[in-house]
Amino acid sequence: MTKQELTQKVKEMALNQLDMVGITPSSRLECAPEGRRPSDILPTARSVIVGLIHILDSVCDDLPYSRYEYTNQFFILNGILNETARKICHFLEEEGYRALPIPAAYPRINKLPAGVLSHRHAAVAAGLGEFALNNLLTTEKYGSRVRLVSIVTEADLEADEPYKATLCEERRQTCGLACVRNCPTGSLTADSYIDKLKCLHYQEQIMPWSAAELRCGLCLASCPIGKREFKEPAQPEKRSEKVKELKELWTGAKW
Ligand code: B12
Ligand code: SF4
Ligand code: SF4
Repeated sequence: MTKQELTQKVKEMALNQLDMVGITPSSRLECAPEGRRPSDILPTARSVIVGLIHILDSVCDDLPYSRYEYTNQFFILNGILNETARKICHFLEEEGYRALPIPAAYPRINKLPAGVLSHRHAAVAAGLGEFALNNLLTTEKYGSRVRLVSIVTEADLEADEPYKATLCEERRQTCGLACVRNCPTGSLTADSYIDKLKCLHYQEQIMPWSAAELRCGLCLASCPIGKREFKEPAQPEKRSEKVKELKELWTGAKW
């Protein structure tokens, strides 16, 4: 297979299951801290493939009341992302190239809130979107409402251009820094700082009666970029009050 054919096949496989895919030469990510570079994971790495999948808008729009549904999206989408990455790796292996999938969610390094390779940095390098103030990969079409997966491979694939637009900066005058304002723990600040441990501990403590660690995601959901317009206008107060009432009834706790 030529480089072009191989690239095309990989993208086709990704887009069968995912919503966007991009490719970066691994060299663009070699400026990562030691231990978190593509060559630390695969010394013969040449390319990093990054795929993303859109999180349902109806679920995001209803946060924080839809935390169970949002957490369910986390598990479902991670499964699709990881399985798609596995299939692409399998295909690349059959073509004679080593290919390592980097899991959508884990592992974290030594219990620290950091992954072995940052999907978000890889996604920016692969042209999928930008780092917004909420610290998340933000795309023009889906905003920050996406989950990511990466593959480090020694296949030499055709690269996409790194992302250049300034979506968040352009929106900042009108969004009222919704991501910062809506963070329930004050983990985000207007100068792009994130208190990762505060955010992490909140997610560990959220809903203590729940067996699963529920996800918060309000920084992701409150950003207006890429928010879908539905046919009927939203009725946030009415809907939220009703859902709140029901959830309090179901769980016996105050929301
Ligand atoms: C650990 C982790 C967390 C931690 C830390 C988050 C954070 N902001 O770093 C906690 C538990 C707090 C967390 C929370 C959340 N997370 Co999280 N998390 C991860 C995970 C597993 C690793 C991220 C990581 O390595 N961060 C640490 C790095 C980037 O920061 P650092 O160590 O301080 O590194 C510095 C330098 O070392 C350097 N650096 C590090 N790597 C590189 C690489 C290059 C090339 C360069 C130049 C520099 C560089 O840059 C940093 C700044 O100086 C990723 C999955 C993955 N493997 O990417 C998901 C991930 C980032 N999380 C995700 C999500 C959705 C969330 C939450 C919304 C919760 C949720 N699941 O709903 C919140 C959002 C918080 C926020 N606003 O950032 C998504 C983000 C999707 C998106 N649209 O961007 C990811 C990508 C998972 C996925 N598969 O989609 N998360
Ligand atoms: S996930 Fe929740 S607690 Fe963490 S930064 Fe986003 S809004 Fe704040
Ligand atoms: S809510 Fe506003 S400041 Fe926050 S990421 Fe979105 S556009 Fe940027």
